[in-house]
Amino acid sequence: MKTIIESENAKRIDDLNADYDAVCEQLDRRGIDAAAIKERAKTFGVAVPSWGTGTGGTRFARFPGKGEPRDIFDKLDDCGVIHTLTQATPKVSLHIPWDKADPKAMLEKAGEYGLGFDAMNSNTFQDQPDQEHSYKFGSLSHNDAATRQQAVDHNIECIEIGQAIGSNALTVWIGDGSNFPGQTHMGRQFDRYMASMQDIYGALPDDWQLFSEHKMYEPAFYSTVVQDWGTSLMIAQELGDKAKCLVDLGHHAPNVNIEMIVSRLIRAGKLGGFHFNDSKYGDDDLDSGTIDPYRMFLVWNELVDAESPDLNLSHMIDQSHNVTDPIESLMISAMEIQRAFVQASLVDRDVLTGYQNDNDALMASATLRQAFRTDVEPILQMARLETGGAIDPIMTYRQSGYRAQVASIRPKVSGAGGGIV
Ligand SMILES: [Mn+2]
Repeated sequence: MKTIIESENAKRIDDLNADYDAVCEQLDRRGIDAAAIKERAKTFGVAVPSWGTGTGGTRFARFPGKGEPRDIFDKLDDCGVIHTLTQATPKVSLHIPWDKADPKAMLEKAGEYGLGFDAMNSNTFQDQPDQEHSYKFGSLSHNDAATRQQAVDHNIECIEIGQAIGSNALTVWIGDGSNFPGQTHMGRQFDRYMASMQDIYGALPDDWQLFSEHKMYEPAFYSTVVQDWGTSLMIAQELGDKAKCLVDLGHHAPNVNIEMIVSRLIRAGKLGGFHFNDSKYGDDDLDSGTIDPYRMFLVWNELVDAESPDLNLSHMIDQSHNVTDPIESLMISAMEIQRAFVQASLVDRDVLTGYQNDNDALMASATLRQAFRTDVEPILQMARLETGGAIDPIMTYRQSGYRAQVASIRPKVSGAGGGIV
């Protein structure tokens, strides 16, 4: 891959130098040091979900692509390609039991690409072939104590696997809820959930964090146990300091002001991280920045505004790739997320505060849009070039023939863990 990167970069270096000089000059006139922004771009990192490297699907069908990863080691190879080309995805987030394997072997494989492990994800929203109790009617909030215990034990196992590979957070998302009014007692169901979460929290190492991820609906279509950020905040506050809320862009009703939720959770000291994707109708899990890039910019505007050494957030791409090569979708998404981060870094916060204090709504809004409209592509490309990545990751990847290579050695699979999320 290194040779291909070098030869592909050589084709583009002259254009990049010209474009980079132009953006430096433009930003200089605005009093912004482009080189400093480029160095900031290099600090960016978003985690890749291991399951995102497989083709996703809907409840209607899944159409697998060529060279689908067969196990976590194939997934780590794909994640290695994504990070090598983009230099923007230094960590991988695992899903257990889909990615269960020897921790030492996983560390070795990740080490080949300089990858680390981000938050662990438990799975109590589907039944595994060998499990005793079914999650059909819930997991951590189930009526039956033995089923709840099984779900608690699974989460604790996720923590143990995570400890062995250097992760330091557990994300808990459950599908528990109800499909019909009256099906469950919503209060008692939540009490059972909290008791289970307290057991998991009790098993959390001191330097770990526990993230609760809310989602408005699906698979439960009438009521959901952790349906919104208010419930998630209650959970994090009741559990303790190591518990935080995780916000997934797609897990809200259309038109909800997600950047304001981010701001509120930051103020409460309870934001744990963000899951990036894009959506038009619901939890569509589309590629980040493809539908509403301004919304993602506004989320980053809050995240950059709140930056401090104490705010250590865990960011992950959380998408489902149905009609594209997942590696290409993950690469372009990582770059779009990085773009919004860099654009949000261009906002002059003192100037913005001045307009806000003067009630100058027009200029306050224009200040944000000026940053959003700035074409930072040459800055992102130069940051990649200087860190050993590709100026154009997509075209370099296509030129490398990686997909055809892995397709020849990975037999077609249709099994679980391919990426229906
Ligand atoms: Mn998510």
